[in-house]
Amino acid sequence: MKNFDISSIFNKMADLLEIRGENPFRIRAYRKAAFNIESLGKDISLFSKEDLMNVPGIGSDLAGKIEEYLATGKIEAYERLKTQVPESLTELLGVPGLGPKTVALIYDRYRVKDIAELAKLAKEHKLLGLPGIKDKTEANIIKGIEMLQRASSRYPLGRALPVAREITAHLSEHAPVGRLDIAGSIRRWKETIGDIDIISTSRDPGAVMNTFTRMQGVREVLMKGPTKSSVVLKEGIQVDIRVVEEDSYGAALAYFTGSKAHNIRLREIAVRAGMKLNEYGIFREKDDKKLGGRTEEEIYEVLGLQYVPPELREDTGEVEAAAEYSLPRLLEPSDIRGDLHVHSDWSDGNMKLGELADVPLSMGYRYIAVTDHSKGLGVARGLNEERIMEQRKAIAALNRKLRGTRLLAGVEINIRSDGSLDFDEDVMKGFDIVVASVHSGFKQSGVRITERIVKAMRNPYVSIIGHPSGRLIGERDAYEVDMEKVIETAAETGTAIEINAYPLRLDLAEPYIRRARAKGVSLAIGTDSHNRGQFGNMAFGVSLARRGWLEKKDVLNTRDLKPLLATLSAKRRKKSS
Ligand code: DGT
Ligand code: CA
Ligand code: CA
Ligand code: ZN
Repeated sequence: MKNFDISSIFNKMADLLEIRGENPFRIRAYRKAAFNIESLGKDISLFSKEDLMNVPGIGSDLAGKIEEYLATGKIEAYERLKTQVPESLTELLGVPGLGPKTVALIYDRYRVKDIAELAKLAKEHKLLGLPGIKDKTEANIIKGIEMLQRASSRYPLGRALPVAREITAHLSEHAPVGRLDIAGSIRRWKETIGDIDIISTSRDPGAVMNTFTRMQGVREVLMKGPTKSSVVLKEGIQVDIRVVEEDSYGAALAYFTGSKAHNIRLREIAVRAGMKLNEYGIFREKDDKKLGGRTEEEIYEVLGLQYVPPELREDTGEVEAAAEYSLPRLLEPSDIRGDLHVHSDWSDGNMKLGELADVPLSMGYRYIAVTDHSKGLGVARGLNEERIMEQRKAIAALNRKLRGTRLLAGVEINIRSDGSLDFDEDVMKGFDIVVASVHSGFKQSGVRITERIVKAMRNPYVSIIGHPSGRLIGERDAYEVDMEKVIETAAETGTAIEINAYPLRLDLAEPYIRRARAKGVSLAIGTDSHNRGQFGNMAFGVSLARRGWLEKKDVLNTRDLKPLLATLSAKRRKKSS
């Protein structure tokens, strides 16, 4: 997909304009467009100009630039900008604590072009004495560079998975592959990915290697052998491929799915039972007789273990549970009855309510909750009381026409910095469902932000706490909330906690999901969709729930409409009784 190419050009244009000190509105426009393109969930090259202009933040100017890129592979304005400011400077902006003004300053004085040169200057204390740069600034720059070098080696799953799928689609079409799977951390749905691992069978492995190393988008071939190769893509992601024999496929798939820690545990069990386990199969130690390896199921069976779904293979108790055949019966995508976090064009989404009314049917759901932002979130065009009343009427009118599906009238209400909410009780009463979220004051102390969320949970009308940690993977850390306390309060008040399925959020992280489950807290999976392409992100939420060992009963939106509504009103009744 060209989505990534275009969004990264827009982000780079914003960076370059920022270094030049240009108009902040223009800069923000490029960033917003880049963000929305990345979260489209659909191939942008299939969009008409009109479709493009329907994406929030894209007007005719940016739509024109996108069309230009799709037609010519270039954006003239970007090419021009690069002649004025070296593109490599954008790299420097990625250093935490280094802003555009300082980058411009350092560039003007020393003509530095990349991070290596910057690190050298900082270590030689050559930055000292430039306006505004003190000892501490310099030390922070060095620290920032180190942090960046650690972080940039991993990619968010939401970015790596579409790339991996594109590669397997390309191989299925253009290479003589038999079986073909994405393995490694992607198959386990880990939230960040070191590299992409692919395995396959083939009657002609050499042809697969050729197709693989000659794919469009390959920047560098690291290694090309007869049955395995590694490449680096333009985005910087490494991809490994191996072709294996048909009757070792299960063993290879298990081996390359990992995790390494899980594999080590399996091998220990094999050894204790007088067997040997490797990527070729499982063998009897004394005479090397092959006992299995064609399928993964066979391997677990020979080891006397229950089959372990990939999402659980982290050596966090799954091997012990599999030995007792007591693994949870994990949530399945087909268990989901609806989506509990959705935005329309009444706030910052781009779908009309009328379009949303079709979503339950097309997704195989019973309901979706319309949860637009509340008035406190001005940047997202949050709704005031009056608009909420209008929206409820519009939703009721649509519901009168729906058969078997339903739009729930909800809100994503802003938790203000003191823990109060945007609406009074009489307005709150009228919602079917209320998601309450923090959208500001991320830097508050752990104590304050925890109190703030706890206070919101004590409101009888708050059904769900949205994106509970506030993290954006690879971009923003979680706020310092005491999640244990949030989980306890959720249990006590009957509030659900969201698993936000938006790929850059994946919020709640799985250790907390497991804690919440242990405390009997209900989890609510929501996609936070702002456009139609994002409903498919439910798969990320379901897999994250599975990584957190959740079963159908632990998830609020596996309930049918009536039991869902009954659960939601139970919390309200608790208060009045
Ligand atoms: P990543 O790429 O860092 O997100 O994580 P993985 O799990 O995809 O790791 P990767 O790509 O290094 O290797 C893929 C799988 O291959 C890994 O999950 C388990 C297996 N593997 C790799 N190296 C070893 C090893 O030294 N011992 C064992 N038992 N398995 C290994
Ligand atoms: Ca990997
Ligand atoms: Ca690998
Ligand atoms: Zn939100």
